[in-house]
Amino acid sequence: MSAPNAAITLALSKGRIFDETLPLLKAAGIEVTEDPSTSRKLILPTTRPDVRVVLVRATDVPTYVQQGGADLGVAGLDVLLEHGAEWGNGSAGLYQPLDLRIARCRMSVAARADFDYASAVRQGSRIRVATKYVSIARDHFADKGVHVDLIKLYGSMELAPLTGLADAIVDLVSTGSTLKANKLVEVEPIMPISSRLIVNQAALKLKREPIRGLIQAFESAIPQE
Ligand code: PRT
Ligand code: MG
Repeated sequence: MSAPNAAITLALSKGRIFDETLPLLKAAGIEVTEDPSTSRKLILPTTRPDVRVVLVRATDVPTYVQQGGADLGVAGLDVLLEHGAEWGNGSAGLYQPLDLRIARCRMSVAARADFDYASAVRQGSRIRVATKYVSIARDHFADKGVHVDLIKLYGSMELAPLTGLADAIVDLVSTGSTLKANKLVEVEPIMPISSRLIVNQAALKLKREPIRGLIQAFESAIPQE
């Protein structure tokens, strides 16, 4: 990286995480001086000369922070849990000091209205479940003692029950309108999801003062309910 060592790099993903992190940064006195929706830049300067933002895919944020490509990042709990499970070393080197309480939603099981999930569970049937969140789904059904065949998808999970690919899906639900539009119903909540601040542990040692300052600023800006 060409930036001087003392500079701090924050990894964000475009979309809701970027949008909902901006007010937290602003409360910390930091404003991003370029708009990612009109700019094609992936490195965005801020009003603080020693702080810059890098834009990466949501699922790449933990990798950037863990490997030191960024000092800090903001990632959904869904992304963190899947990342930790995918890599043998889990979340080694990643410090998670704060629940930022932004980009909130829930992980749930959903199915077609005409699929009787409860009775399939009671009867001990094997249920075919399509999801992008294989690790969260596996743990959930194992805890409940439900037999499932997991089908890994990378998007448009709602389509799976409609085409007969699966009986149910595990996906994030926020307003519920995506499920409704596809005539699916939420049959079981799995866990509440929000975004977390993550910090590279080595960076925290090397740049202790500025990073501590940022964590404290974020902490006082967290939305309260
Ligand atoms: O979209 P892209 O492929 O670029 O990447 P991404 O989906 O990983 O990023 P993004 O920005 O969509 O999501 C980033 C993070 O936001 C996720 O990791 C979650 O922690 C959080 N988040 C909060 C959500 C939602 N709410 C959400 N509603 N992520 C996705 N959704 C999707 C959901 O998967 C479903 O398709 O929105 C749809 C449901 O929304 P409702 O309002 O119709 O219920
Ligand atoms: Mg998305």
